[in-house]
Amino acid sequence: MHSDVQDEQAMACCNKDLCKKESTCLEKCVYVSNPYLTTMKDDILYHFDLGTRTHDLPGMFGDVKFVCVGGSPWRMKSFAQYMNVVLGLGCATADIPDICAHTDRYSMYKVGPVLAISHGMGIPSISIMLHELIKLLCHAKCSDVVAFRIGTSGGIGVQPGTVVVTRVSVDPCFNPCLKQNVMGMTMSYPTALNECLAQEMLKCSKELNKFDTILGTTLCTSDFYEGQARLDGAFCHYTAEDKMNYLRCAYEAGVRNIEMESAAFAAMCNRSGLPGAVLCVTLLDRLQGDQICSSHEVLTEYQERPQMLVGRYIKKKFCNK
Ligand code: R2B
Ligand code: URA
Repeated sequence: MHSDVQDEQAMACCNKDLCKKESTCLEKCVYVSNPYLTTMKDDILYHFDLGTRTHDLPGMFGDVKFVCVGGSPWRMKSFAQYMNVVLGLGCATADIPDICAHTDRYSMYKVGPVLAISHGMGIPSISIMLHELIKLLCHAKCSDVVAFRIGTSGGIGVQPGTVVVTRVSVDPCFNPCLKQNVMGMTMSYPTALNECLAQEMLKCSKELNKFDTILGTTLCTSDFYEGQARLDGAFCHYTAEDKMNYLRCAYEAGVRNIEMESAAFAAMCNRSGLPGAVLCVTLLDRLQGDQICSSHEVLTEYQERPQMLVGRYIKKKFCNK
């Protein structure tokens, strides 16, 4: 059984650790809270098509220091290629293969100390990926790893193209927790993100000085249409006035963007002791409409913004080590 106390200790530890001076020599490992894992001869990471018996996980992944996850396989491939250039690693594109090519569930790319993985849409999809990722980092004996989720979102009261760095992810009732049903019992996990890392991301944006980046609360929903109070889904039982009232309440509660995975990401970073940040660009302002009308070129440029911030952070850490 999982222990809330241990999970909370890991979280407090992960939130403190990133604020400590660089001089600390203590390596921080990824925390897995499951006594059954040590009794298993082999651990098959089924959705990655990797395993402890079939693959040399410490050899393949032991040097990973930065993990970046995002919804689309295409975006994560392009992030890996971008990091190859930013860090001057000089890998040929053919040398950055999809490590999970034998499964079509997720895509995974590694360039130097950076691992980029796609997670699909919604909490169930990212949760499965994160269980296997956290075990992978543990089996590979990785230490001092920092995790990022980059993605898209709908803004509330912000200019489209703004990047929102999540301070805390909230559920549709604006509670800062992820509720998960396990064997009929409701478990609740805190969804605050690492404050120091969030501040560092804002600093990276100031240094880049190319687009607006703000710190805000992120609303995490389990649906894109009714779950986000849209009027353009196949079904809609509420009025335009109900929608606007809900979005205004969200704004009042500090919500600046809406997406679909941050709560699971934050909860699992906290449970595993991984310092994590969520950076999502806003594609539209939901106070102005529901449909995403910008051109393909504009949307592609917007989606490069979170990756530029993460790239800058990793470059600073990697080149100053
Ligand atoms: C943002 O965009 C996707 C929905 O279009 C979803 O994965 C999310 O969080
Ligand atoms: N992703 C979401 O989840 N919502 C939006 O409005 C846009 C992107």
